[in-house]
Amino acid sequence: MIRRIILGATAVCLPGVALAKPPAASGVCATYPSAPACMGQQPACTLCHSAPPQRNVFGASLEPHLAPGAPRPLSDGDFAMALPAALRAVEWEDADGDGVPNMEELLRGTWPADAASAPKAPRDCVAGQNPAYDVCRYDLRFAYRRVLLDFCGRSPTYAELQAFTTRSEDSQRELLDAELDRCTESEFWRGKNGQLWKLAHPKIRPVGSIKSGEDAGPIPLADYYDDYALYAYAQLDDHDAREVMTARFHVRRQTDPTRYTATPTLPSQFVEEAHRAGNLTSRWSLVSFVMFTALPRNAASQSYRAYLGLDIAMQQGLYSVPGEPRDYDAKGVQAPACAACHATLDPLSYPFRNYNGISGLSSTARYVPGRIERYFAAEAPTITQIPESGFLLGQPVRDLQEWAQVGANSDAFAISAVTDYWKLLVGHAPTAEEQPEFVALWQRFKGVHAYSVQRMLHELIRTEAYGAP
Ligand SMILES: [Ca+2]
Ligand SMILES: [Ca+2]
Repeated sequence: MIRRIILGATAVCLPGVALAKPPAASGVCATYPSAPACMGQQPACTLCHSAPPQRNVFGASLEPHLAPGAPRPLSDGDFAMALPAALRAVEWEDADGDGVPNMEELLRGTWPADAASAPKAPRDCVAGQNPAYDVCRYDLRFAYRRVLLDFCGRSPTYAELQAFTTRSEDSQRELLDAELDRCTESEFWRGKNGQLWKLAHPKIRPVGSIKSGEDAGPIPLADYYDDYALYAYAQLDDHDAREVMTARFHVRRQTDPTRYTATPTLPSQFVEEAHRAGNLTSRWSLVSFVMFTALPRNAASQSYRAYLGLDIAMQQGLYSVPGEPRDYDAKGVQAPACAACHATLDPLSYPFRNYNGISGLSSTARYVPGRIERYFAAEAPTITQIPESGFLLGQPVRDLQEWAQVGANSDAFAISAVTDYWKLLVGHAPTAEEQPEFVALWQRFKGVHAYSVQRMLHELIRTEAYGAP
């Protein structure tokens, strides 16, 4: 019974690779391959469910069309076979009553079960309506203003704008690129508490009261400025952005002007090189996310959210592993309401098993072979059986280094990294209308840009989304 509930609850979320069970998400994507939700990702459970197994209005409208008359629950195979026809059967219906048919919502990247989410009408504009800017399409003068504001933190002066206007179009484009390069050298962009640091805040989640080093708090446990330094280093100077997850080095920050340089060791960091995985294994991450826990689920879910943009609590990125959760630490995660997430979360957490937080002073923030055996053996009968291997995005991983590699090479990483900049610079997450430009951008970030944020930014400032007023 529990197994059936688990399968039912996660049916919409399971990808093909890891499972014997045919995936509902891939059924959606086979039917609508150009849907934005399928571009390098899988539709979230919330496409069809409010909280699994409860269906939302769109999921409910599909249910009667799924192999009508067949006994329930449907087998995995029957479900997969029936899904495309059921999707087709309701594609002209309007489940959420927002006036837009389900199919159009899927293809334009809005939610068919949420009336507040609907495609916007094409921009209504008439050339020449606004004398200051070209409102209908990319406007170089507008983009120039924006680049100076976003990357240098100031508006162009009147004289600068006048001078800009007298240049040829080609020369205006050249100046945009030159200003982008100049401004990303600025303290506003790369310095302490600058734009890059702001992007890092939700990843690092600083807590001043337990900060050590510069600006130390009353209970100094770890210096998260090291984490900001590695993050910023990975974003700058054509470095590989994936190093925020995979670096085996640390980064030293020099000030006035701010410079970040790689270094093999730092006195504030304890994990030895062979066991490092960028900011995942920083002293701060281990102290604040692992803390006293045996199985560091919080460290795993925080890393998943911060660097792959997948929030398990929001039912994102669920790749249930068969036979999981095993509940080694006897936390009751096999209960139906928990198992739907923990079949992903627990195997995601196993590779953190030897990374110690603050259990045992002498091994604070270190990699400790046999850590569970040493500190937590009495917590549950099978707790020492927690393996160091686990699963990420449906793929088996040997240890945290492989976890970080698989994660950093995934589409999810590129999408998440480019989304950060899109939100910062365009001002919001990519809308349905912006999807084609956005998808092209993250795919090029993975490909021709070779994970250089600098190269990606030069293209981002050329998008309509950025440069059309
Ligand atoms: Ca609708
Ligand atoms: Ca809608």
